[in-house]
Amino acid sequence: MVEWSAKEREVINSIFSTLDYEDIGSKALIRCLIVYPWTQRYFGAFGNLYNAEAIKANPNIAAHGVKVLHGLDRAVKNMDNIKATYAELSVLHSEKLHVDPDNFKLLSDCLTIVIAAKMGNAFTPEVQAVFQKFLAVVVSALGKQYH
Ligand code: HEG
Repeated sequence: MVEWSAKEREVINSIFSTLDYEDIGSKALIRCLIVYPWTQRYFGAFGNLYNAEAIKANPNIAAHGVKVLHGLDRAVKNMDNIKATYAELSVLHSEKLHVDPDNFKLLSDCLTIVIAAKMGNAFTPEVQAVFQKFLAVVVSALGKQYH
């Protein structure tokens, strides 16, 4: 069971309360698909992914990035029970979408980079430590229903 201090909760809530979902969500997924091109294989039905420019201009990808980021709201609202919160989403990614769970970590790293770029100096090592802890718990929970 993961423990969260009052300070850690405050950091996570403050990051998400000021987050521009449209901007950050789309940029994180776009970055993931460009930096780790093998992650494109799950998005064959999303239209043109021919090169970086096409990925950046693809409205389906942008929209899905926003959806994924909103998926993290559930973890923010249920910080003491992230594993159970994501049980169903984990089954979906495993059994229906067949997403390799290593990719959760890749996407979460891209999200960290996009948020760091956006927050600038406010993304201190202390803030990063809390954010990485949060994402590590999310990644673990999403991988829990794989067998
Ligand atoms: Mg996933 C669907 C969240 C990583 C590929 N993802 C979804 C949905 C959510 C979500 C909320 C919609 C579920 C529904 O319709 O009920 N995804 C989510 C999170 C994370 C993640 C929170 C990790 C931080 N997803 C992820 C990764 C890939 C992926 C790394 C592939 C590289 N997701 C994926 C695909 C779909 C979803 C292909 C279905 C898209 C569709 O067909 O509309």
